Amino acid sequence: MSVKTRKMPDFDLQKFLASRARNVNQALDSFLPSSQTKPATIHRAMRYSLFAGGKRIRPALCLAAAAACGGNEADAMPLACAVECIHTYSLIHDDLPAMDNDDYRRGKLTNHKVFGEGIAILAGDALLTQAFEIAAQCRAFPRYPHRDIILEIARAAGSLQLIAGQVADLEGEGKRISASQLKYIHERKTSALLCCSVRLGGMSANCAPAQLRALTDFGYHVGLAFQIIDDILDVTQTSEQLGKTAGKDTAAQKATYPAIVGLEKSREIARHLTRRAFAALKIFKGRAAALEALAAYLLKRDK
Ligand code: GRG
Repeated sequence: MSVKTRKMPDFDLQKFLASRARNVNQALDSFLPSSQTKPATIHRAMRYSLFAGGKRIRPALCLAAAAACGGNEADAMPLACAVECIHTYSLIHDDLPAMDNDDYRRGKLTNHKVFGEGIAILAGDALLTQAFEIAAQCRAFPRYPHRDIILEIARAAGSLQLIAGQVADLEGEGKRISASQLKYIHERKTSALLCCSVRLGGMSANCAPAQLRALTDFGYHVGLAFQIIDDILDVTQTSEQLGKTAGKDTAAQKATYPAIVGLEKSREIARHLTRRAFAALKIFKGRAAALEALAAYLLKRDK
């Protein structure tokens, strides 16, 4: 069945996203030092980007994966917060002049524009470290001890995944790269953290190995589709709509799916990847309505 004609279960995704974003914001607020805690500048800078209005997709995926595995969202919450801290750190660093050099993110001035480059680098570093501090506070899951949880996050954020993607992205600027090199970048720069988010949700629910494999398959495909849609939005939406500078990829001569295969083929690939993600959810026998709705939304999103 095509993604367009697929009948979605009766699931109120907007309500789910809004309520989970509220819960995640509350939890993040309680995990982070207050903005008055000395040295106040760094805590203000961390909070500035963390609470700048991100969509909280990765935490939502983490919590939805926990629910699909019959778990309790409260057990997944520290892990949902940890991935959001890592995601926000990566955006702060990505926006720096030495990287993508952007002035706007999440509809606001970027961290370095407000706090200066030095503090922005440190705010990113502190959020990365904060992620591990938060994750280490999760309760012990019988099948997945703290060691597994920390390894999971470290691997997704490390030099073989998130950082590797960013390195290849930087080195690919202005060069002709192939579709398979572009897939390498997307797998690491974007898919790795989305995949890690759903895997952590499953682990917090003490999921069975087959469920973890299904979540990995789901997260991988949703992650690739997510980045293709991001590339499409970069050329089809305005900066106001995106909350960040539109058209940056073309200006920086970045390789993207629309640049390599065109817009329509890119949309087709994103739909195909989303179908693969849906297929991975079969094992959950109807208990993955939130994950399914999230994958459908990520394909159709306009910001
Ligand atoms: C270590 C110096 C140093 C830098 C690391 C790894 C890295 C910098 C950057 C990669 C981050 C990046 C821009 C990945 C692309 C993923 C992506 C499309 C992010 C946007 O995600 P959304 O749409 O954003 O979920 P919001 O703002 O809603 O959270």
